[in-house]
Amino acid sequence: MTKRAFITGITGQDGSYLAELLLGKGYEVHGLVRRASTLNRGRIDHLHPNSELHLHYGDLTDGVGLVNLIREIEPHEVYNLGAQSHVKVSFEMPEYTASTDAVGTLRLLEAIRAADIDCRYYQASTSEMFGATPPPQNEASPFYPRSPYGAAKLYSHWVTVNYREAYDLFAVSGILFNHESPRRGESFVTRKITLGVAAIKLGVADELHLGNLEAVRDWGYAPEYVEGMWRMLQHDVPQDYVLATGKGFSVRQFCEAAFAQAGLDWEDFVVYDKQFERPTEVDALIGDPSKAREVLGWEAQTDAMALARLMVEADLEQMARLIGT
Ligand code: NAP
Ligand code: F7E
Repeated sequence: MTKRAFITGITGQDGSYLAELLLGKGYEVHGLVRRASTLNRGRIDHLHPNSELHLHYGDLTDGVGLVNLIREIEPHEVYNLGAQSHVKVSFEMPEYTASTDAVGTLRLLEAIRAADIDCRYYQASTSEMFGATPPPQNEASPFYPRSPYGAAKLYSHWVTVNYREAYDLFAVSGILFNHESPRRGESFVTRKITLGVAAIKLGVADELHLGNLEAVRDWGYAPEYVEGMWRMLQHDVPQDYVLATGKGFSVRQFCEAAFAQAGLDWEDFVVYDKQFERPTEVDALIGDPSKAREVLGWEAQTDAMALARLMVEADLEQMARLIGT
């Protein structure tokens, strides 16, 4: 039997890697795409044409649309990756962030319940829910979100747990620490840095403006994390897992490694810019992924320093092609 999966956020970093993974496993993949005035499918263009990939217009803020889609597709697995995922932007658009990242989850869970189908559900939870709780953080650590994004995701986390307990839905929540790749959105700090390094190295920029360099994150490699999501839905028992590398590095250290990869000294180019600070910061996130290792056999293979190298190389290559050097 061909398995059908439905992915919200298929045009995003994780959605694109997950679609690749599932198509490779023989799934029929359905993805939710938002209507925009220009096409925003750059991350999944390479998957076309593929008769097993089906895209549907919709939005997590449109409950009726979700009800109709779930009824029509009857997916065996739903991966809810769609979100306004930028922490700083969530301070500027708190209500929209809540509607998409919190109530959007509820709308999707209700659509699954209304369709009365046998379906497994994955919720994209985040280490941002730990916020001010000091590291290392694991599944038992207390939550203390520090942004409208973190608070919205915490609602989604708990409502997923509740639908599992109340309605016996096979629902799991993956508490994922930061994960990056050459497909990472350009305004997240790792990609901003590696793009900045490439631009400086190729002579199209001469400085890079950043905010807080002291924040510590546990950065892993996105393709490895989508494999973890899939494994969570294949297990016999629905439960929640942390995915992380277990290693923390500061933004400063990531900068150092990224500039060094291009033979540059970061201190010559990085300029502190207050506009990139947040009203409340999350100082340090370092995950303890023991449960995922023991139960799912999942382990991160790529740490932040390796990521800095591979992302700089990818951006150098891409930018050199763009500017024709
Ligand atoms: P991303 O690259 O920002 O992608 C977000 C996706 O959500 C895009 O496809 C976007 O569509 C879609 N989206 C945004 N608003 C929507 C709405 N109202 N309705 C439907 N879709 C909407 O994010 P990512 O890095 O792949 O992350 C995937 C998920 O994991 C997100 O939920 C994120 O919050 C969560 N997460 C990410 C990390 C991380 O480090 N990457 C860690 C923990 C959790 P457009 O392309 O049209 O904008
Ligand atoms: O910031 C600092 C910033 O925006 C990381 C999302 O995927 O991971 C991501 O959220 C750190 C913060 O990611 C700049 O203050 C300094 O301390 O790359 P980021 P994030 O906020 O950790 C979590 C797990 C998610 O769930 C989210 O969806 O870097 N920082 N200077 C900067 N950050 C940005 N963006 N830009 C700067 O110029």
